[in-house]
Amino acid sequence: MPTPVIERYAGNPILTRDDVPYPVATVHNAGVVKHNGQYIMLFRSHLDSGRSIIGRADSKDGFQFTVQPEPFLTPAKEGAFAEYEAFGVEDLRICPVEDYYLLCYSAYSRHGVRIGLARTYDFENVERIAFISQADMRNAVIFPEKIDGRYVRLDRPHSEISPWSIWISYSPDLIHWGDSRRIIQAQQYHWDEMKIGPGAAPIKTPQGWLNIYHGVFPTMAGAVYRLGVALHDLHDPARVIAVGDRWILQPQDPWEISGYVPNVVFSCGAVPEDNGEIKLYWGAADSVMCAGTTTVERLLQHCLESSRPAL
Ligand code: BMA
Repeated sequence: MPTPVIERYAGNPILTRDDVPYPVATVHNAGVVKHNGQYIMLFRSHLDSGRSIIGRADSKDGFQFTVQPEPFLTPAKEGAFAEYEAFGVEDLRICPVEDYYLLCYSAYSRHGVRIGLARTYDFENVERIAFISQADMRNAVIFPEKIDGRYVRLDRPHSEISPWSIWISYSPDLIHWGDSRRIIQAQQYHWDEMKIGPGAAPIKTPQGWLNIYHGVFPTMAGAVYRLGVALHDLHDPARVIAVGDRWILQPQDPWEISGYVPNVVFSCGAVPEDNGEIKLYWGAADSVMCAGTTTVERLLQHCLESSRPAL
């Protein structure tokens, strides 16, 4: 058997609802980052109401996590944010920028889903900044540094008339976004033909930005969610250098194949280590959290040796 691109951690799943000290139905789709030598995971949980909140878990090694006694982010109860978060907060990505972390999350309400942006320096205090999209948009990640003086993000607007693609947008101040362009599209009769969307915050390498994204294929038994990887130009990330033609992870373990939503691996977080290793985290079947490892080199090789056109 060839070495898999992602090596699954032998102790998967790494976090389940049984590890959470308050009542939740699921633990999944977590953003993860290394902060002061410690791994911090901000995970989504469904409540029994069917709505979602975000919890926090900490780890010394990136695999054994301990959940904090209280949730980290719940829908705002008052003020300008309450109206647009009433149905829950979901799928938070942690984007390290300068000396703080930007948190991009999906905010659900009767008005649809839009991207909420918050900031934290220490994972103790969270400051909501703005909603940075209208409805409907639910996946966004911000690059770890400004490029040509602007913040840059990958996002994925919904569309009624074309497969849902990955777009890029720019901002001078994190609040006003524009200059948007479609840069990677789903490929017909391909593993991601139904829709694609950004996953973990882009990872900087000397060859370009690695973008680990999810792609969806429709089957008679429902949609299958898998992960793939693309490489973007360092100085102009709208220029896609390569898109791996094969997925890097698909549902395989029993807890990925069956659960709240069967056949789903969905990533919102990856941690690049100093030695070139990458720890990858994914929600399995919208029920539990899993982890695996790969390397920058392996992802680059995967993209470059089997690249397909981005558009
Ligand atoms: C997507 C999002 C994700 C979820 C996935 C599979 O549309 O809702 O949060 O993991 O579907 O259910």
